[in-house]
Amino acid sequence: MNSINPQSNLARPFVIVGGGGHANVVADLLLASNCSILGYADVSGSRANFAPYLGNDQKVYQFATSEIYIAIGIGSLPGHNLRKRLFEKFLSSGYSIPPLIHPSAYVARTAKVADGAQIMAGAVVQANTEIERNVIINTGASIDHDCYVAQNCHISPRATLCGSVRLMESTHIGVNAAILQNITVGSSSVIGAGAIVRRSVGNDTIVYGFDSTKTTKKLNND
Ligand code: JB3
Repeated sequence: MNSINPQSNLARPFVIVGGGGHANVVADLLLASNCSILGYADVSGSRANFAPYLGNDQKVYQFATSEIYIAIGIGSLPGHNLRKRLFEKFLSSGYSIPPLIHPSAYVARTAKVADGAQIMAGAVVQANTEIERNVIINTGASIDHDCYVAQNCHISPRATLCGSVRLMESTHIGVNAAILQNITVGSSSVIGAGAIVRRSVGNDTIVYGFDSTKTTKKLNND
């Protein structure tokens, strides 16, 4: 498939922050793009086998900001802001966290993908769509034309945004959910797995069920 793969022109090796499930998927994306991986940082070193374990996050600072790129290998699930915290921590320390696009993803020429965003295998990002910083468009998700996905959102595998959908910051779209045209979903809201959203949703709201009529206010997001 045709796509822009920004990481294919990157000369520095990557350090991955995190060593769990999402880190393994990010590592595979990098290796499929012929990028090299120096190692990964995690609070425990037992789980990943894609590269050497470097130690905890402090060990990343042994590398100069001009020497490496960072990939955040922590996923984002409702109620957890670890991914956001680590993205902001390493960015504010001066490290580059480039956008990553799997070679099998399709990203339209007129789409924009910001730093730290990750477009996983088989995902589609259509014309004029804007993906902001640190977003995950997970495996096989489909983001159609003229959408706006604000920073720190996670679109789970196989979810679909139809045209001109707007997702505000830190929204979580569950696996296989569908958001119909022109809908806005407010910040820190959660759309449950398989939900079909036909009307706009406010901030801090959980939506679930087939017709998106079932909503509840979310508990504290930390
Ligand atoms: O839904 C899909 C397709 N993927 C999920 C993804 C979006 O989120 C996946 O199934 C998981 O639910 C989740 O992936 P993630 O974040 O990789 O979760 P997990 O497999 O539990 O790994 C989290 C890793 O973060 C563990 O190895 C922890 O030790 C590590 N960790 C915790 N705190 C940390 C820190 N690592 C670093 N570097 N720094 C920390 O402060």
